[in-house]
Amino acid sequence: MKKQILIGMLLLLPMVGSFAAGETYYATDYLLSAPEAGEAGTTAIHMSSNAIVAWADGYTNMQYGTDVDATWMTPEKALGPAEGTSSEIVSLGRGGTITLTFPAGIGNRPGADFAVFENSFSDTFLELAFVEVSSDGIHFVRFPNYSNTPDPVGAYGDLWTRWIHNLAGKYRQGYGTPFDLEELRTAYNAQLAGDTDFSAAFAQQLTNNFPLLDLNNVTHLRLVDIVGDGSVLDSRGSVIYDPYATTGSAGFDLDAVGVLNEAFVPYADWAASHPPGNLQEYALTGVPILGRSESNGFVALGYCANRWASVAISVEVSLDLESWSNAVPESIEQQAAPDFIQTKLLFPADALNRFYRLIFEVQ
Ligand SMILES: [Ca+2]
Ligand SMILES: [Ca+2]
Ligand SMILES: [Ca+2]
Repeated sequence: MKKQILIGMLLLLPMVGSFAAGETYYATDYLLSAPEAGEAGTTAIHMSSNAIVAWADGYTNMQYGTDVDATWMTPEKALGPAEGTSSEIVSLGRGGTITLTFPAGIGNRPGADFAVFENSFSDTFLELAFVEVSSDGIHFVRFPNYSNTPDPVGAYGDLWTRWIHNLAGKYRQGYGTPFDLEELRTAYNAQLAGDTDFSAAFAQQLTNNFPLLDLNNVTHLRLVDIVGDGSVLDSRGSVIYDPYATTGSAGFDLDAVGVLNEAFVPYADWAASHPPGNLQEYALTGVPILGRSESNGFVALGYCANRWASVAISVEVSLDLESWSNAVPESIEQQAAPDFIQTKLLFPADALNRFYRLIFEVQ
């Protein structure tokens, strides 16, 4: 199926700054992660953020660890919006796990894709968990994670947020720890290139399970409580310390999991419940397509796509609206906004006074 859309040019489109380069998480000198909620540079996401579009709404395979009282054994308290309290949680217990499901899955777009909320009452009493994702509920891929806490911290000792990376529970109650699915692809590719500091155990699970993961359709998210007595290791094989030995509500206390990017809806599924001839609406969800002249002499063409994984978009150019040829941009920038992907195509200045059209094609 192919549908062509003619667009105008040289209208104004506010462009947000340059696309942030991805950080590298796989170097042995990765020492300082993001700071506490409220501090400059934090990645904490408040539970009322409008970037959260859905919440976990189901669970499977709840397995309690040790030292959990019955009063904390209500998994339903991990479903729906975060409350940001100490009590509206399920306690996993020491070494426990829970697997969560979502109303429309989780998809990967630039930036964080979901956030995990724990119930810590402070910025330093932090109970941690591994985060793993799956597209079939069977094969799970663990996020690369780092702990630089040097010594055991006791039952109610302090952790420093900046020494914890990609482990859930890094932030105090009401603030979620974000995770970016793209990091799993980066990790896998880095591993193929022999460019990581992963332990053999971490590398093995990545090798086995990543090829079975669809980053655009994550259906299951598993949290695994970390027993902080020195027996559990991060992705490079270093010990992860967290409060040990707590009792009554030992281990990770899950408040909620918020979805920032939902899984993609295939065009066929979407079209089944929409009028025909609407591929542009499917791809762009009504956000206009605009262009402008750049101060650096380039012509910029921008569009905001919400379901870009399902639709290929190419550009053609014409002088007379009759003869069209493929337009190859000099550069392409993509940038994430809370609910869409903004793509900016730059053409040389001699492209001024020409007509452009976007070609939409279902992949
Ligand atoms: Ca992402
Ligand atoms: Ca706990
Ligand atoms: Ca809750």
